[in-house]
Amino acid sequence: MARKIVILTGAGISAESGLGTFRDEGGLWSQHRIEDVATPEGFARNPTLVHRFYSARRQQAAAAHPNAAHHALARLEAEWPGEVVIVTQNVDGLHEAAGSRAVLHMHGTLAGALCATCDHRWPAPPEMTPTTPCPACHAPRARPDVVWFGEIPYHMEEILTHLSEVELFAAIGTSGQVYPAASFVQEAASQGAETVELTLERSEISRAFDHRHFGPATEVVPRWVETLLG
Ligand code: BJW
Repeated sequence: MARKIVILTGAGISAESGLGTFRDEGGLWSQHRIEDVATPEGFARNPTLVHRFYSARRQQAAAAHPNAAHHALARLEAEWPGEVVIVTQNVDGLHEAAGSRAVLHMHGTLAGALCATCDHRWPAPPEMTPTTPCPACHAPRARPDVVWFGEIPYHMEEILTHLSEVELFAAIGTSGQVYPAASFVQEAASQGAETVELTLERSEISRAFDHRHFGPATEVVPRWVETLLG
């Protein structure tokens, strides 16, 4: 039986599609304070600012195209004789746009709206404001369906089940600074999985991996997939 592969992706895989990362020089966190735009407290203080931040990113993501790294992972899922699961921290839809089907968005998605009053979910309009009403309860409490600091990431039970069965774990384009995603490599290694990191440069968690490939995702990911598929 072919090995089960779990792939964790981060902002770096979408960088060459024109979407900014968070912690690189000039990244999103150098332009905005995390506590202002990525916490429930920041949203309560200034929902206009938070909606402006996410509406701009929603429109940018909608105009972006998957790159060679997204396409290589879709090819891996299609051609690998075993199971391939992508756990993405990214809120863009570029894995799906490339053709990947088994994708878990642990930090939510820009394409979704969530009612902070009744938890109803619906497709987000390109532009949301503090007065955008919930179509179910009509409260003007729409928020982006993303996971902020202090909130519980989505699909955790399913992700932990996949990590308990994984035989090859890869992390692509993530700095390893945000938990629980940063601890998945230890989780996978403790199950006896082989682990590989593919990212631009050494990260906070590089030492935890068995193998490391540094370089732009559009180069290292297609090469890695080619090797796996033989
Ligand atoms: C390239 C490239 C190219 C560039 N090619 N590579 C103290 C200790 C431990 C934990 C905590 C703590 N205090 C608080 C916590 C928990 C907290 C946390 O981790 N805080 C840290 C700051 C310490 N975490 C949480 O609160 C999480 N919830 C939680 O823990 O709940 C408890 C719980 C968990 C599980 C079960 C039950 C309960 C929630 C975290 C939510 C994070 N949300 C965000 C925003 C999402 C919406 C949005 O997009 O705006 O998620 S923050 C932001 O960081 C976003 C990302 O998904 C996430 C990770 O960033 P990522 O993807 O790694 O991007 P970068 O920019 O950091 O790195 C990019 C990398 O790519 C770099 O390495 C580059 O080199 C590379 N790169 N170009 C290849 N071309």
